Amino acid sequence: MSLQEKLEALKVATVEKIKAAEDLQLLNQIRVETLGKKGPITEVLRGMKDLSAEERPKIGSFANEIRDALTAEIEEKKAALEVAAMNKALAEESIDVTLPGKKMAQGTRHVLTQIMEEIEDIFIGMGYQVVEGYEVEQDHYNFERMNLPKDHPARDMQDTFYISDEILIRTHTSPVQARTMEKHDFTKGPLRMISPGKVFRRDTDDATHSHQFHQIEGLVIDEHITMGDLKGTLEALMQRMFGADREIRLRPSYFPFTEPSVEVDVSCFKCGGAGCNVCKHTGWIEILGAGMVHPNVLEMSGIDSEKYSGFAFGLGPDRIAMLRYGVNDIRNFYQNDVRFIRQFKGE
Ligand code: FA5
Repeated sequence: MSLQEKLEALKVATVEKIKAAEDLQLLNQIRVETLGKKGPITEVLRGMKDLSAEERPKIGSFANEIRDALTAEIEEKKAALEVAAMNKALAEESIDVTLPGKKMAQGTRHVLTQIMEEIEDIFIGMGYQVVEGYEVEQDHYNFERMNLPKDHPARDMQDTFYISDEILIRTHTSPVQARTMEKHDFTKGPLRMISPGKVFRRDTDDATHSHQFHQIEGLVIDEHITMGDLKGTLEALMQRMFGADREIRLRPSYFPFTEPSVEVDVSCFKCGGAGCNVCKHTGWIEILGAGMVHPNVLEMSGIDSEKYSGFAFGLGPDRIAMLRYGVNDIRNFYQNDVRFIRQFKGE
């Protein structure tokens, strides 16, 4: 068989193989075997030097022709196999767009955060600024500037965790009063602020007490502020929180930093005052402590108590949340049981 016939036979056999190849891997194998460096065509081209000068160009161009023809066959088959592979994948991996989607779990703000933000919004609407205080506070601001000197017996009601003799974790949000008062510039207008945040006490945890809870402090100072302003403000708050027909009642009380001091009750939002289990059959629910800022507290912050007066209050949003949602144990708010937390979706 002449060299030309051999090449012709190789071409025929290889085209058969290419046609029969069922996947890209096999096709590549054929390409390497036939056209690769060690393949028969390369071998023929390499052996050209042994041919006569007459034969050389003929065989050379014939071998090149065959190589080009086989390369074209392979490319064509490769394209066909690629299309087939793509069609197969499309058929196998088809997506059923009618299947129900996977739901993303969505969190909500904690119920206590919701209540506090609601109260903040009400006060912002009345022109108050929201001030942040420190959870780690000085004895000086937590007690002394609140008219509770070191030996004051009322300190016993608010024992707490001390970091040093002079540093503690605050027992109430009232120290923010002193910190805000001493900075306020009254030539720019009255002081109206609220301050929400965490407070800590050495209280034994039970259904209505937690060693860590929240308070919202309120403070207004200007000339001619009276108890009437306090009552009107708190009534507006309670009506926004618990319904337009709520009333409030002030009872005499005692706080070292206010004089006079009051406990504030709201008419029961469940029974309207007739008596039920929420108000313990009294028609009223105790909701917060308040009073007129004690002149000593004003003077210690450098405010002239002859010229200025003010009111202050401190309420417990945890207790308000309990009342509003009928939660019977304050500890539920802090145990992070999602079955409990999830019930309060907010808006
Ligand atoms: C005070 O802390 C005063 N600083 C409030 C105040 C501010 C009065 C300004 C006058 C002027 P009292 O200890 O009563 O007061 O606490 C205020 C509110 O915090 C209570 O009405 C109650 O709602 C809440 N509270 C008190 N102790 C706890 C506790 N252990 N767990 C949950 N809430 C509590």
